[in-house]
Amino acid sequence: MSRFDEAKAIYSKIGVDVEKALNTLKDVPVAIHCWQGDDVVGFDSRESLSGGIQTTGNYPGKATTPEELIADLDKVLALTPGKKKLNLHACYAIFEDGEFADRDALQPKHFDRWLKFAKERGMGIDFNPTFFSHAMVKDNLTLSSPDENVRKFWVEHGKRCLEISQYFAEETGIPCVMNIWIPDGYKDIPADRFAPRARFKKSLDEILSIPYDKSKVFVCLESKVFGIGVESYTVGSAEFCLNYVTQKGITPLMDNGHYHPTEVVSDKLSSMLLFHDKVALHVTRGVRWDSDHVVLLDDETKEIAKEIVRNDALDRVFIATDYFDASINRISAWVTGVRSVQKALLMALLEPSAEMKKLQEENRLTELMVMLEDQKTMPFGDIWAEYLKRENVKEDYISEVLAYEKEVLSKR
Ligand code: RNT
Ligand code: ZN
Repeated sequence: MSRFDEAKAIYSKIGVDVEKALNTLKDVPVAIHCWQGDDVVGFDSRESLSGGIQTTGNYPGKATTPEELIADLDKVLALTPGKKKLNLHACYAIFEDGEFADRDALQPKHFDRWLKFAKERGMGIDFNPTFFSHAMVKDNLTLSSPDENVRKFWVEHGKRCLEISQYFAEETGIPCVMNIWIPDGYKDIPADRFAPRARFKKSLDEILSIPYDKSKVFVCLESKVFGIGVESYTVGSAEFCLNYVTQKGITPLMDNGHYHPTEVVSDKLSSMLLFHDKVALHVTRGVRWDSDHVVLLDDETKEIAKEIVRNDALDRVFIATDYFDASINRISAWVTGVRSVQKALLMALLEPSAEMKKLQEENRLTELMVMLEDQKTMPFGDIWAEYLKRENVKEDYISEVLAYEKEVLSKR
């Protein structure tokens, strides 16, 4: 008997159908963020990263051209199993023949190379307007700016991105999740918390006033509690975003690095799912004050996955990765994070969830605790290894990553 067959028998003893779990997992899309490969720089303005987010480290080999980023992404796709989507930021527009368009004038054609890339690989595309790393970010403000020129510029950017998102959805035949996150805020205690939020609300209304197909584009709003340099106040707070998405019938996006350190998104998900048809996630790893470390198979990642699976919401939650580490090999960072999300999902799918829910309902909490603890030593690794085998992906990725570093990255 192979290790997989033995493990399968062990799971079957607790009532878990391993084959069903593997079949479900392979169709769960994970949207892979393009910005791990080049430290969130992009190809348009190439301004240094702003907006209260930061990459630290200068590990050699980062992508600096579309060709390099595409090659690196292909490596990541080859080293990760399952269904994937490409998650692009507007600053990754690719201009041909010396052409240039500013953010308020971006057009679908500036993303045609990405569209081709996604189509050739059978992937859908998610999209993000880029409200940072640009000269029109004035005093840390974009859509909430009191300067009408600035505010209008960014409203136009939002509109262009909505058009591009719809184009992606139509061209790929797969709905596009368009996420709005703005870095706006103040380092120190503001005198007026109301006016910037009122302007943000107005700006969002203006962006969403253009017609778009709600079955093709899911517009999301991502909240954040603070950023570097905007410690005291963010315009797009949790309450702002929750209220706004609820009123407008758009989709909430929760980044698990964007809350106070003892708050967890895993506990928020069930409430969100009760009131929203769809919920979007940025899966990341917060460390103390910072939100964007490489995702690992840690308790919160596992708990988020469990909540999605237990609530039978795999088709209602848009799962995307969001992290950027410039201090280690970027391909390894990318793959480690994506695989961690997928491992967490598989673990969740391998839970005897109905049985555990029943124990809770019957208030048999002593047994429930023991059962939850027993899960931790189940032979999960053998099931994961089999999944990779079936997906034609090697379990060992570090040797491939190091070979790619030697052959490709080190020559950049
Ligand atoms: C920043 C947000 C946001 C960004 C990306 C690049 O704190 O998490 O989602 O990480 O848009
Ligand atoms: Zn995020």
